[in-house]
Amino acid sequence: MKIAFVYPAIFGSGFNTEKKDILFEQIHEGLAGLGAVCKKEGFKDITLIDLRLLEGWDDFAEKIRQLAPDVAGVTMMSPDYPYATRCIDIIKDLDPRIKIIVGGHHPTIMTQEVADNPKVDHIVTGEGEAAFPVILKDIEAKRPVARIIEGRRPDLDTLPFIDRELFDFLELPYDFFLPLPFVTVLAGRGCSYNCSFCAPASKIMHGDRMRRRSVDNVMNELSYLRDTYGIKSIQFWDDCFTESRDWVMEFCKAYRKNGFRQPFVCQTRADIVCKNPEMIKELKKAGLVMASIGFESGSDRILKFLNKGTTVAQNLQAAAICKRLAIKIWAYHMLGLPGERPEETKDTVRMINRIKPYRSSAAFFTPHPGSALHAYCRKNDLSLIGDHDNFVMFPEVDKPKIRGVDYALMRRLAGISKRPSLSVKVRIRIERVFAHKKSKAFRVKLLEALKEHPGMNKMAVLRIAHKKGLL
Ligand code: B12
Ligand code: SF4
Repeated sequence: MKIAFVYPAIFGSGFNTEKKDILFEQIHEGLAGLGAVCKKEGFKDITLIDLRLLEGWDDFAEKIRQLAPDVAGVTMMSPDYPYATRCIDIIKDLDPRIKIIVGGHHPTIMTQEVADNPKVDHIVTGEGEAAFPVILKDIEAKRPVARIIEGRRPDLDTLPFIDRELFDFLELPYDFFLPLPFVTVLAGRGCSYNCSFCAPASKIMHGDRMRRRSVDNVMNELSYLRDTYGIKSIQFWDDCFTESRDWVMEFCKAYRKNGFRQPFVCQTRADIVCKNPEMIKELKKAGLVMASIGFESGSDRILKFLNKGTTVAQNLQAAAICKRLAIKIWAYHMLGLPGERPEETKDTVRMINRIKPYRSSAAFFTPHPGSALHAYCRKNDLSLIGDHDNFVMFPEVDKPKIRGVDYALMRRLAGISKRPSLSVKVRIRIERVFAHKKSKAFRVKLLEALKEHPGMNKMAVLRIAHKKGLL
């Protein structure tokens, strides 16, 4: 049986984005995990069509013609929906016998909307590793398969390591100071907190409690990545990597004991940093170079409205703790919340300017399906989101989201809050010089290795080049 996964995440950047770089953005952990499970279950013919790497829709149709899959497994988050739908239309127009199976956050949360499309044969809600291979086997054996299948959450330690070679590029960090090769890793799934702009999406998908892989299991994958690809830096994509103090302490000990010196980045919360400065110290000793913190707002009233469970004072204290430990800060914050007064937005910008983060990500508040505020905005007729593209929350996306918000002001304030302080600017300039030398040397060697293996999967080339000691 031929299986083609489809990753339709071209919102914002469009097609053909890889042309800018031999390295490329980041993989989709969910698809890479499903690919690994399918291989383990004996399916051999598995490919991925990553729309980001294609020239356009004709190219997509050509890929489908060439591959002639029996099953197309399409993933989607909410902003991917229109592109995923177009992929499904093209596939069914070319060959209505190809079975379309969809999964991911949007089909899990907005199941009915997806089910209304008669071209979708099956929908998997929730986690897909247990359900997907069973569906494939049933289709192969021509057994009946339900249209909507609820995924069962697996014990994460029983899963094979994700198949990174499903993706035909090397991951590229958002931050230049992370040495190459770089990978993103998930050490667990889910989050126990209830921030109203985010939850309960993650709970619907992954359960009420965070589920961690064992430290041993994570160490085994990291050792595999180090030995096989020579990875030099890591970004942990867990919602909140530091949620369990005991797990983090065990992780830090094991990371050092296993000889890892690779710098890493992870996501945490201001209240956790304030309550556990010694845990942050251990993380720093292990290799934490940057902490991503959702500071969200400089107004306690708004933080309460967001049910964030943090205060402005904690935001400032957490930033001070990280600075004392020389941990860079990636500051996430939101502008344009329902009922937010201009003065409160300005307080957020003032707070970010006081924090002086190394990296600042301003988002326009966007009511994502699956969040409590999505329901609130609908109920109060506040949402201006007409099409799915507008679920992207970058300030660069020039579409209003919430009724009554002055987006001209928001754009101006986002610009100010994203501007680095003078001291950070100088630091970035200096660090860039040294980091660029190293990454340039790596790119040159990688290009040579790629030339030796034209057309081969780039992760496979990295594996071969690392084995030969070429990088
Ligand atoms: C890491 C992460 C990112 C990373 C990597 C994204 C990626 N492509 O994997 C980055 C930073 C790039 C990112 C970007 C965005 N993200 Co994000 N992200 C997450 C996070 C924290 C973890 C995702 C993850 O890896 N989960 C673990 C893996 C194993 O699960 P999974 O990918 O969902 O896949 C499983 C199932 O969904 C299912 N499945 C998925 N696809 C398929 C396909 C088939 C055929 C089948 C059968 C099953 C199946 O099986 C998989 C294995 O169990 C989640 C929060 C969360 N905990 O879910 C938010 C989250 C998914 N992101 C979200 C959002 C909004 C975004 C952005 C739109 C933000 C923006 N920039 O505007 C973009 C969209 C990017 C895109 N289209 O890919 C929302 C999604 C809400 C929604 N309604 O869709 C979430 C839930 C956070 C939130 N609560 O706001 N994100
Ligand atoms: S914002 Fe972070 S801490 Fe809050 S619910 Fe979402 S993932 Fe959890």
